[in-house]
Amino acid sequence: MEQTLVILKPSCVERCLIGEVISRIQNRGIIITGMKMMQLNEEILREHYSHLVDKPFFPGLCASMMASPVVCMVLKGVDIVNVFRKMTGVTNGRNAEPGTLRGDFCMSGQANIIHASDSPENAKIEIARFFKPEEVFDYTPANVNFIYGDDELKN
Ligand code: FUP
Repeated sequence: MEQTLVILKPSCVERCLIGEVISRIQNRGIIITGMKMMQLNEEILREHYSHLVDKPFFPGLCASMMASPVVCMVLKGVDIVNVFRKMTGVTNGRNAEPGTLRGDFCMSGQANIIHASDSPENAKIEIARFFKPEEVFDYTPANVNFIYGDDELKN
């Protein structure tokens, strides 16, 4: 099964929404294979947001991502990168659809509570950036046959 990297940002941690977001993830039938709290620094943020370092909002983005610890997670599921990007919603929470995490829990383009990898290739790179191999647990929950049909599990 595919995996993706998720970060619950300071805007999620400080607003005490960690539990709400994790509940939604687990209620959907998504498997959490890695989870830890981390304090980010500018070095890792320059790597993680390398596509944005030249933007005028980058210093503010960095400050917002370092304002408190974050919760990093690895999620597993069939087509999980695509499924979880849809669950996340568009970047600016004010434009995000109701029912998405951003659309239900935030009002901002910067304080938008969550990061999710945008492609399977980037997910692999981002998981390796935030997790050591031994911090990701490749287990399968006992209820997996009630989350997916048999054919879907062959992928
Ligand atoms: P996303 O994939 O939805 O997280 O969006 P991007 O990779 O384009 O942006 C990463 C982060 O940069 C956003 F979550 C918040 C920040 N950002 C801003 O602060 N202002 C902007 O105009 C765009 C992005």
